[in-house]
Amino acid sequence: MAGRRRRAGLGTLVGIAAGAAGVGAAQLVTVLTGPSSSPVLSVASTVVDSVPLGVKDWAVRTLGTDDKPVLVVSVLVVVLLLAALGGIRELGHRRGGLPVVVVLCLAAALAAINRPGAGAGAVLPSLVALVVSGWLLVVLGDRARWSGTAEAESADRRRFLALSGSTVLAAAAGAGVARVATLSRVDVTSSRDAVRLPAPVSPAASVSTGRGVAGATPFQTPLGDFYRVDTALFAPRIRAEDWKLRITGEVDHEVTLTFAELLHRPMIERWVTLACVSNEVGGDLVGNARWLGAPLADILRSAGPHEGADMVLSRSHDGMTIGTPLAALLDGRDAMLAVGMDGAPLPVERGFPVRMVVPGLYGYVSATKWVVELEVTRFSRATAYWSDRGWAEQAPVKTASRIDVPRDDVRAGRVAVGGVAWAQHRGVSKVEVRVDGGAWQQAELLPVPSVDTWRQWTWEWDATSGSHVLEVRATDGTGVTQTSRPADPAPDGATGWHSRQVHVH
Ligand SMILES: Nc1nc2c(c(=O)[nH]1)N[C@H]1C(S)=C(S)[C@@H](COP(=O)(O)O)O[C@H]1N2
Ligand SMILES: [Mo]
Repeated sequence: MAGRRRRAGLGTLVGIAAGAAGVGAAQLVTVLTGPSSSPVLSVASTVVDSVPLGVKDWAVRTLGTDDKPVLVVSVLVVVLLLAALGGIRELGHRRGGLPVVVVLCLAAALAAINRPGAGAGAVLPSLVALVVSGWLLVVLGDRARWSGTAEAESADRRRFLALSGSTVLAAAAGAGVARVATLSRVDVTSSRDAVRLPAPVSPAASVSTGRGVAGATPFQTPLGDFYRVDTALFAPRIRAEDWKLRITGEVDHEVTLTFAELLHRPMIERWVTLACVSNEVGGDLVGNARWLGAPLADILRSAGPHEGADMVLSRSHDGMTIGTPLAALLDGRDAMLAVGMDGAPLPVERGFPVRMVVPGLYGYVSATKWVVELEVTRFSRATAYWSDRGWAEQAPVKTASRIDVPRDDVRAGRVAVGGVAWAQHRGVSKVEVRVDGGAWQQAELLPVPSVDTWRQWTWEWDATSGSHVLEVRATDGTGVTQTSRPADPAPDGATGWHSRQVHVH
């Protein structure tokens, strides 16, 4: 019995040491082969791409923006648990643990080679992991099977523990070195610091900020409060000087654009409110910013899109694909290749150096971050990442409104009620509020620079004590009032009126 327990303990140690060494060595190799070839990251990204939407939604909701680090750590834990199993088998009989290592490394290699843009070199880190882990498993396994006098055994044990301990430490150091080396190899921070944004030929309308109810949502979303939604485990790091955009597909001639060339084009600056299709009624996956960019229509026209083409499939550096109706990019709205956000170069996690911004469409069909290719094609010939997963191909933003204040209980008397409403590219023409299902009351609308942003609204409420339900609804610029019918975000955006229960003392 004691023998079996000892075997489990020693085997676990052997397996984890060998596994960690393999992961560490693989990470070191990714300094050469590129960060996206990391076996751990490839497996994690493959998980992100293959889990059903419900699970993804659940992960974002329960883990928030921590969902990605949690996923990477989970993958590591599973790998080390399997490696421990390999170690236990190895102590059972020599090379008995090797099949486990082979299967793990094979899975990692498959995941890496199937990542978008992966070359044959992507299998190298997994191959190195296989050799290092396999070799250490056998060597450490041999050492762990000590026998003999009690005295010799205690010396053996000390040597064995020192060896496995230093293996784990070396693995961690290797992974650390790899991380630092990869980060400094692509110095995106200094590239971003060096960007000098040109002045727009057509500046954004100035807006009078600071109006509206105290504590209500400001017109401009502070960067720290701006929602972030993407599938990238780590934001792609592209230096502006390395960036290139290719326009391909059904065009008269392919066009390639560098960052310097892009900055030389006439720039427009516009307030545009971005919204995520996953936003629930009353949710905060919506934000407003001042974007600086080059109009997409001119750039696309310079390539000569063919008659019959109706979609632009944009590709990001990390392989995300987004399908946007060609018409929305050519119809005169302020669709742009954005380089600036609120007066500064795009933050790295917002798509530095270049992203798309298209007023009126949900982000997943328009707002490609780290964009590197625009393929002119047709909806009948190509599909995009999210439409492959059941979301609608066409997704104009649905009219929505939100009550932001009061947030807590209030005192009876005059109470300021306020929030935002949006119907990008149609505009908001009316917002109404009602109490306890009574008559709709018209709210006051604050001025906006265009139909492409959300609109702040305020309403004065004569609150009487008791518990009350406030409801809001908006009417867009075409005169259509948002529907009361509740619908989930999938497949093309949530509907229903937002309500808030308020206790009045
Ligand atoms: N490369 C890339 N671009 C992307 C995404 C992504 O996952 N990868 N997500 C899209 C979605 S679903 C939305 S809602 C917006 C969000 O932009 P933000 O993170 O700047 O708010 O980016 C869009 N662009
Ligand atoms: Mo989104």
